[in-house]
Amino acid sequence: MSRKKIALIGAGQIGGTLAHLASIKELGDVVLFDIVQGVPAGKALDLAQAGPVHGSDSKFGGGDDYAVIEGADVVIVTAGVPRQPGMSRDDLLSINLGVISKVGAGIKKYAPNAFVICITNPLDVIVWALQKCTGLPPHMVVGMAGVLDSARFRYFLAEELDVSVESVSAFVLGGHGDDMVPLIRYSAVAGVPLPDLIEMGWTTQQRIDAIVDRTRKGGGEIVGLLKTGSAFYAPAASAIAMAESYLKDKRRVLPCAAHLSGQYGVNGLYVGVPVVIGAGGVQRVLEIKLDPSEKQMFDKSVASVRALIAAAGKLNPDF
Ligand code: TXD
Repeated sequence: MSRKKIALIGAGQIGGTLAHLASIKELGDVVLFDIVQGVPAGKALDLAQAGPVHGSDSKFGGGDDYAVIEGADVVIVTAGVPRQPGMSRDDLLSINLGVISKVGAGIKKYAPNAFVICITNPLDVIVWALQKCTGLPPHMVVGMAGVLDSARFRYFLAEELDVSVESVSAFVLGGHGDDMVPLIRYSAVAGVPLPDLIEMGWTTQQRIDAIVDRTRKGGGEIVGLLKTGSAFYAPAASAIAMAESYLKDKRRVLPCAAHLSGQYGVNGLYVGVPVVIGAGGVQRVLEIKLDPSEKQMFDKSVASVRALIAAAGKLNPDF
């Protein structure tokens, strides 16, 4: 049985970490693509030399020609630029839409059967554009944000309740922005929902509200500390969980930016919702019941995604 091929488009902070994790977990062979000459090949060589130390036989390759991704089973996209001082959101959107058109064409030509995971920001609109540029079926193109946002929520809850992160499950829905929707009712410790834990005196509503707020601003908190870039360890770990679920047909239920065709009253947009990821890609969207206040937050988040898509259409009429 031949090994799976994982192609990483963008060999920056997240791309390099993805490569390392994919190798440690022996998910397959890894290729890195980047427009910066030397970086993908250099990182590939460095990572290959780590193999003997941690006992991984993953092969590595890298370059600045899209041919390196040929025949990939999974493609993870981080290519683009992060926001620099003085740049508006539209500037970032405009530059990254341009990047994603080229990335999409590369995937279409060399890896048309891949499961594609998009990480580049602004996530919900970039994954939507990427699906269009690749021409791949929507269930084979998905965005990573919810696993990361939920992991942040789980980490903060575990700290607050002084229990293992493994015992905490949480869901964050909606777009990847400040109005994402951390769902308190569907978050639990060993199956006990958070509202019950509040009643049991383990924590208070005020403390949970503060954790929700910190989760929403989780990316910004890290940017504020790093100053030269954004989070990369947890984003990479999150995308690897999605890739692994696909490659091993685990059918994990993970919150992802998925293409909706009527679910949650949304049609033709990518929004963060719980989905089953297995060998068929996004195999199922879980349409959980939202109470009126959750629905209101979800709709607000969807409206933000819609506004960004409208901006994308103005910037680039091809979309
Ligand atoms: O939850 C989420 N989805 C995210 C998203 C969480 C954290 C960060 N998120 C976004 O991921 C972030 O806003 C960026 O848009 C991406 C990638 O973040 P990373 O930290 O890896 O950025 P880097 O280190 O700047 O890497 C980006 C690489 C860099 O090496 C560029 O040379 C390359 O992208 N790049 C390209 N590669 C291929 N093709 C083109 N056109 C291209 N342009 C730049």
